[in-house]
Amino acid sequence: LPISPFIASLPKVELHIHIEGTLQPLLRWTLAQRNNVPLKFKQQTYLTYQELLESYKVTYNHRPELGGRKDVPTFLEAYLAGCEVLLREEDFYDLAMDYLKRCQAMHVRYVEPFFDIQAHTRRGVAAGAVLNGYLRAQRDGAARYGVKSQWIFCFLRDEPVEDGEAAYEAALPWATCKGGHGLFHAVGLASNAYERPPILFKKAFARARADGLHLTTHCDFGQKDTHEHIRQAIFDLGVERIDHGLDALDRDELVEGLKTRGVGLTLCPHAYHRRTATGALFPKLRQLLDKGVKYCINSDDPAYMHDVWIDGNQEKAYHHGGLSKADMVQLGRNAVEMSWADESVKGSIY
Ligand code: ES4
Ligand code: ZN
Repeated sequence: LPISPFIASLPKVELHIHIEGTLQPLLRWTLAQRNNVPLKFKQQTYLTYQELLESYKVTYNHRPELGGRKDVPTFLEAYLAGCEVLLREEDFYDLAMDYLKRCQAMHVRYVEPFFDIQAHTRRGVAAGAVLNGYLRAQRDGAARYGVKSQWIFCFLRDEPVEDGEAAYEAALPWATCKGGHGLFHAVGLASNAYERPPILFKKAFARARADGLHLTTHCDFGQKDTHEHIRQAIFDLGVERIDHGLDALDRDELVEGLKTRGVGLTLCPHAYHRRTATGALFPKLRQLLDKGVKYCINSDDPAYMHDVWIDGNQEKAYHHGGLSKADMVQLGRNAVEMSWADESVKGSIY
C-alpha cells in the first residue's frame, strides 16, 4: 500500500514501538560484522546479506500455544535472535539513531520507544551499555534530527517477576525521577503474555508509580485470557494506557472502564492485519471511534513486520478503516494527548 501525500505529511507522535523491533537487516548485518557475531537463527545461519534479507519476508507464526504451527518461527523468536548482534553501547546508540533519523523523514516529532533491557542483560550485556547508548541517542537524536523522545522500560512478563524488579532497580538511575539521567519516564509490560497476566506485576507497577513514573501494559490482540488481562490492566494495575487492547471492544464493561478511567489504546493495525482478515479487523477501528474510545496508530516492530512503519500503519487505517482525513487528524491529536510529553512539546506538534 503506497503512502499517500496526506499521510506522509501529517506531523506524527509514536507511542508504541519497540526499539529492538526497529533493527533493520542492513544495520543487523553491519553490527554482526563489527562484533564478529554469527547470524544464526534456529537451525539456520545467514551467510550472505541476501539470505538475511530473505529471512525478513516471512510472516512469523502466531504462538503455537494458541494453535499456531510449530514449524514456523514466532515473532518473538525472530526478534530475540535479532538482538544477538547488540553488545556494546555503540550498538544500542546506532540502533536508536537509525530509528530517530527515520522518524525525522516520516515527520515523527516525538516518540516514546519501549526497550527490553532484560533481553540484553540476560545475555551478559551490562545494563549501563544499553542505557547509556539509548541516553546518548535521546540527546543526539533531538539535537541532530529534531525528534524528541521519552523512553519506556518494559518488564519481560515471561521472565520471573523478581528478575524484572532487579532490572528495574538497576535501570532506575536512568529514569526521569529524582535526579536521574532522564531517559525513561514510564514502565510497560512486554513479551509473551501466555499465562502471564498483568496482575503478577501489580507490586512492580505500584513501585514504579510511587517513583513517579507512568504506567502502560501490553494486552495483545487475540491472546488467551485477553479480556481478563485488559480488566486487570484497567482496574487492578491502574495503567494510563494499554498497548493494543483491541479486544476491549467485545465487552461493554471494558469499553466503559477505558472511557471512565481515561485509558487510551496504542493500536498497531498491521500487526493484527498479518493474521486477521481485512473485513474482520478494520471495522473495529471505526467502532472504537464511534464508541468514544481514545486510541492512536503505531507500528510495534516495523523491522520484523514487513517494513511497515507508522506511516504505513496510518495508511492502512485510512484506506481499509473507512476513516476520513478529519478522523486521521483526530487520531494524530489523540497520540499527542495520550503522550506523556511536556506540555511545551505537546503544544508544538499541531
Ligand atoms: C512484542 Cl509484538 C510483541 N508482543 C509482545 N512483546 C513484544 N515485544 C516486542 N514486540
Ligand atoms: Zn508492542
